[in-house]
Order: sequence, then structure tokens, then C-alpha cells
Amino acid sequence: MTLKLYGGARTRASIVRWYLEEKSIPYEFILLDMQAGEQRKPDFLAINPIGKVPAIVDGEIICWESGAILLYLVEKYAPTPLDFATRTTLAQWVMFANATLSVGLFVESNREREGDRLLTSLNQVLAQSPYLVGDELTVADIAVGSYLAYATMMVQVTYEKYEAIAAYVEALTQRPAYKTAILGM
Ligand SMILES: N[C@@H](CCC(=O)N[C@@H](CS)C(=O)NCC(=O)O)C(=O)O
Repeated sequence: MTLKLYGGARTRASIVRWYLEEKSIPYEFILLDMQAGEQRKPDFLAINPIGKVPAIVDGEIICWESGAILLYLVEKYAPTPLDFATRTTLAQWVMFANATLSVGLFVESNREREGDRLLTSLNQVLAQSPYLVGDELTVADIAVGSYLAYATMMVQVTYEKYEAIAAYVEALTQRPAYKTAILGM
């Protein structure tokens, strides 16, 4: 049975979609009419009782929260099982993206208080390596890269002061899977 991804237009479902596209994992995208409140209707609440997207149904597995979905997809579709250290590091970056970076960039008072500190630290990490974990793109980059890219589009954050971040975002946003999923191209 094909994996079903539930999302709305311009929602965090695009983050999950980016990974699915990167890995050529077959999926069916179920577009909810968020304006009409379809995410709060019983059919969808049976999938995610919190009433938010994204959510996936993959066979018997139901999963919601974009970060949890990304980590599920890595485990489920990895060609070879991940070792414990890699799983831990991927989870660390996905949690950082969802719980620290997104809040630090998108909540104005937080951005003023600690945006520069977060970006300076991240810039130092990315100056050492083009990817956050290992030597190829992982869910860590999908999670962190999505928020970095969204911040330029939604809250006019710029990365002129952060050369490595600027290069990282530029490289990620050129990827065909990013364009399909995030830009809808
Ligand atoms: N932390 C959650 C956030 C989910 C979330 O806030 N989703 C928004 C769309 S991006 C939503 O469903 N909003 C509709 C609503 O709250 O009714 C995740 O990363 O999945």
C-alpha cells in the first residue's frame, strides 16, 4: 500500500515531501483544505488527534509531527540499518531544527535575543562540512535546511553575515527534490 502523506498548501508537509522526493519513496499526497478546517474533522482526527499536518499513514503505521515522520522514514527506508550513534545524531539535529532553530528564527522576540548566536554557531559547523551528518544529505539537512530556507521567505532573515549558511542554503535550494516539494515546481 502506498504511503499517504497528509498536508495542506504551504505547510510543514513540504518538509516531509522533500525527503520522500529525495529518496524516491512512492507516496500519495492528500491535500487537506486547511481553510475549511478539514484538519479538525473526524476523519483526519482519527489519524492525528491533535489536528495538525503533516501526518503519514504507511501500512499499519500512523505518524505525525514532521520531525518524528522524518526519523521514521529514515529507519523504514534506509537501505541498511542505521547504527545507534547515527540515529542519535540525526535525532539531535531534527530536534534542534524543530525545537530550537525554528523557534529561534520565527518568533520575533527570540530572533532578536538569540538569532545571531544560533546562526553563528551553525555557520561554524557548516564551515567544516557541507552536510550536518556524514558526507551526504540526510534528514538532518532536510529539517535544518527547511527552516533556514523558510526563514528567508517568511521572516526576511538573510545570511550575508554567515557565509557557510548562505552556501548551504543555496546548494540545498538548487536540489530538484527541494524545488518540487517546497516550491511546488
Ligand atoms: N511541530 C509540528 C507543527 C505542526 C503544525 O503546526 N502544522 C500546521 C501547518 S504547518 C497546522 O497543521 N496548522 C493547522 C491548525 O493548527 O489547525 C510539526 O512539525 O509537524
